[in-house]
Amino acid sequence: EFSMSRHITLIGAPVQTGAWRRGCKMGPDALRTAGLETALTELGHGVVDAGDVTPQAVTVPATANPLIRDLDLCAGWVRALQAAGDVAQDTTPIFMGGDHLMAAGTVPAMAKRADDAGRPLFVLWLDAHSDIHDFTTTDSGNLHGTPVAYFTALSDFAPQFPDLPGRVDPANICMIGLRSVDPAEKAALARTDIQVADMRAIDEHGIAAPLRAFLERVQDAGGHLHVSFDVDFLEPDIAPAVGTTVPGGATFREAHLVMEYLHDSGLVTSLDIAELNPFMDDRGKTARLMVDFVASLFGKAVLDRPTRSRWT
Ligand code: EXY
Ligand code: MN
Ligand code: MN
Ligand code: MN
Repeated sequence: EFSMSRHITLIGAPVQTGAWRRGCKMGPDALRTAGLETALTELGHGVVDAGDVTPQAVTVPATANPLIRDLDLCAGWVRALQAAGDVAQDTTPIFMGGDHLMAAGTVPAMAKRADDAGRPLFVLWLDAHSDIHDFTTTDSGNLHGTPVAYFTALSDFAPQFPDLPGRVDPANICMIGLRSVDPAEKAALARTDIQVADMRAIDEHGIAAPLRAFLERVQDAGGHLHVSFDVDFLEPDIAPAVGTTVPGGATFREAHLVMEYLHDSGLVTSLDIAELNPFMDDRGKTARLMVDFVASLFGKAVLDRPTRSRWT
């Protein structure tokens, strides 16, 4: 069948303490202003805007790393987003960030939801960065560079962060767009079977091949699929509103192809829109671009194609 209509819940995650540069707290409202809800309802989906999450007021022990700031607030966001991510099985949550620390809340919640349904959770990480530092390896102290180490339990984040309500098997993660990976992160990736398609692999083989192989695995496993879309996955020329731009990102068409493949697969069960910093935007250009990509993910296409097609 063609695109099926979904029940979508928009959840604002205005966290910015994971990032060095302030501004991501304005991300959810920039996406609202750019017309995210209307774009989705025009595609026939039922959309509810659940408003913004607020961080829990917690006090956690400091870590040995003096570079890490605002740890209580970061931990409060992680707890609050894990709670906010306890959503019904039949809804597709779109978490509107907010910096990528948000994924330390959203992904474990989605992993728990998949567990509750007896399914594995797969994660597609669209990012220039692998975000796999932990409290001891980060040399910036910016915790938006750490969520993957946390939700895979590859590193111990206790007692600062909560015990995981759900864990992601590193083998069920595919990272596409990498082009800025620190030495400690390279070592961490080498110790796991996380599937990585860095920009060189995309240059040589295209973006469709690694994505198709990953989607076949998700389909064969009957898995849920969480997409974590970091705005810096994109080429900075088309998406300037992000604090950690790296030249040489995904083009407009590469990004739309990823979204269109994901739509046609029918496999996506949840989405993060991460790292949008409207304070760095050009009159809403990046916010509107992200709305366009999300519309492609949820069925906006030039020509209709059957969904859930077996990959030929
Ligand atoms: N790896 C660098 C660090 O840990 O500070 C840069 C991290 C950027 C993280 C953004 C969310 O993708
Ligand atoms: Mn529940
Ligand atoms: Mn990221
Ligand atoms: Mn990034």
